[in-house]
Amino acid sequence: MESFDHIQQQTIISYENLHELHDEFNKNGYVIFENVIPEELLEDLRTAYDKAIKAKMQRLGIIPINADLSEHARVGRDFRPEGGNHDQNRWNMHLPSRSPFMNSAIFANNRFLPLIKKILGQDCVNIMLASDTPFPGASYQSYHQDFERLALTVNVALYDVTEHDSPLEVVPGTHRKLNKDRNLETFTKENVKYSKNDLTWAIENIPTQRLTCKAGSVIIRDQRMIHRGTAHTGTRYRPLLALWYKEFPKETKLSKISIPIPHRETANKIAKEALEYRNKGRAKNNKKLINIGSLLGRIVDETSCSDRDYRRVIPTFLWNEFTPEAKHLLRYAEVENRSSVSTQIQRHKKGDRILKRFAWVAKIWKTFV
Ligand SMILES: O=C(O)CCC(=O)C(=O)O
Ligand SMILES: [Fe+2]
Repeated sequence: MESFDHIQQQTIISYENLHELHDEFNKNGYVIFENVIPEELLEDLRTAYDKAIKAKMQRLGIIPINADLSEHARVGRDFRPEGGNHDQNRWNMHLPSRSPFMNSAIFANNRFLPLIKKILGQDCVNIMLASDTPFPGASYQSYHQDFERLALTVNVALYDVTEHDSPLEVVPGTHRKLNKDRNLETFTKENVKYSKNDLTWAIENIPTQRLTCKAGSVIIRDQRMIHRGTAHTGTRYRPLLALWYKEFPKETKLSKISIPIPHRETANKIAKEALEYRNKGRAKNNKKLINIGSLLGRIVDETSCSDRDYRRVIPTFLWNEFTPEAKHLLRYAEVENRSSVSTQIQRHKKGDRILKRFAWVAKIWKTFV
């Protein structure tokens, strides 16, 4: 297999530069790095991605619809999965645990990892390796925050993203709270929630930015920042890898229901339930069931700190090639022949009990819906 170690040799951001980038992130909620992924790796990624997304489309039996461009460009038909599994002609896909996707030179790349650690701390975790792909005819989404809590999405552009390729449109600074006088407060790590009124005010008063970029660029963005996917008026699909990072979960008020120390075995059980909900939903063409399945899946990825569950076990030979930093980021992932995380880390019994009960309720409930 080709080694991409040399990518990791590229200039690491200097100390001063890191401060500047951090300030830029704190102010705007996003930073763009250019020329991060070299052409030869991009080529491998494009080929593998194309295969994987096509296999997924075939499995789900969904193909992009012929959208009326004049109308779709004006009307937000978001989160209505027509021609896609996410919304109109827009796809989400987890990345498989294999080369070229599972590569330290991508998710633990030296160009941007120092900034991620500066924002989230040294003990941050990668909780998701996925992708967002609008096809031609994808419509505008409504402006939204992905989450109220702080976490980062790292988007990797596999192709150039022009005005026509559904670039993300962001409202800079809206990862910060808007106070009563409608001023943006300084950056904090606290939850940020925009009311409907504040969101409307923000999009009408703060100039938005469309994040066009070259292939191989990386966008780091705060999931609290208001943004939307825009209409795809071009001719080629636009895959952006979407890698999620968050702080190591601390003991907080929320830890009563969320799980500070994750348990892969229990998490796997819930991941199975989530999949069964989605399968049942698809078989019955019941969107509610599909949504419950997706929500369950999201909760389990979040609480167990990794989407690498029993369906995406990392093969030993790939794990052994990871840098120590990469292993640290993925320490809650399911790895082939590695003893369960729960035996390596002190068990948080209460959290585990709650997760187990949750799995049980999901299982019983499924027989009634
Ligand atoms: O299309 C994209 O890249 C992302 C869309 C988005 O923001 C979302 O689905 O939450
Ligand atoms: Fe989003």
